Amino acid sequence: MAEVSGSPAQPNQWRPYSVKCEGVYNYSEEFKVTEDVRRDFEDYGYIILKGLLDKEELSLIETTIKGPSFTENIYGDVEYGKKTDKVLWKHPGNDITGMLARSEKVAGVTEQLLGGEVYHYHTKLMLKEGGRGARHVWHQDYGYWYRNGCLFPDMLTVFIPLDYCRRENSCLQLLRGSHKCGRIEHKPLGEQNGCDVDRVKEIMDVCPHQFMEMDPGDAIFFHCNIIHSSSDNDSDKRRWAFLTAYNKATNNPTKEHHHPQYTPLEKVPNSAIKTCKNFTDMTGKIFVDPARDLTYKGNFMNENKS
Ligand SMILES: O=C(O)CCC(=O)C(=O)O
Ligand SMILES: [Fe+2]
Repeated sequence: MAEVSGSPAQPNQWRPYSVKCEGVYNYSEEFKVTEDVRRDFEDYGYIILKGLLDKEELSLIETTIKGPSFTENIYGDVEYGKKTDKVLWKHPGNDITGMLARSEKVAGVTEQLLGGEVYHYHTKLMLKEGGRGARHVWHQDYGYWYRNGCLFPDMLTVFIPLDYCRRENSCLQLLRGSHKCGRIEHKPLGEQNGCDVDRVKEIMDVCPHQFMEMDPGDAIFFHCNIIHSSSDNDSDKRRWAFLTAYNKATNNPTKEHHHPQYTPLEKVPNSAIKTCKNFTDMTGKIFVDPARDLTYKGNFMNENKS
């Protein structure tokens, strides 16, 4: 069984955000996706909901993903001389991580941002241990998902840091508004596929490069065409994050591939995250190990790790 190391960073180890960005909202149970919120998502390509998860929810999630059901599904991707531990699954399931992905504050908000019913395209834990986690070159998630037969860029990712994310421990970086450029050509860049480098340089002149520093439990909902990256985690602090991707129900992929076709998502109230007592039964999630699972041989997984 794979080992997970590290522990959550403590608040007093971290300076406050250095960057003020647009599209940031404080989350409370009264939060509504208003016209302003939707406009921010359309203009900037993302919104941040600060404090989407409280300490109790974070702690329940941390306990769950440190359990054997998750740790035995860790696979390590070696990229650029570093190794990021990942856990990837297809369907939300009925444990607390499933409740999170099916909750109104995650799936429901996503539906309002994308303007219609969505389904779970996958969830991924990105466990970037201190000194070990690998960078992500500039890319668009739709740069990969396009190749999976998703005809429209009607998709987004919700990235929820489980640790303090600062520049030094590999916070997400993005080019604000770059989703409006449409899909950029992706080419192999070492072990990953990334956006055409010259094109990214040009886009950087017009779309501000932002370091999305966030605290544990904040969430960024970002459009699948936003150009984003993260650095190696050269710090001594771990950077764990929970990433759930959604696809619109009307955008059923034309190819069967390593992420699911349209599968109705049963939403649950936010309270289900705390009341969920299932920490062990992962029935229905279907964990994926791209390195070991021979059924993935010959598909797009090697070029497309997202
Ligand atoms: O975890 C990160 O730093 C970025 C991950 C990402 O963008 C992806 O997996 O597509
Ligand atoms: Fe990505």
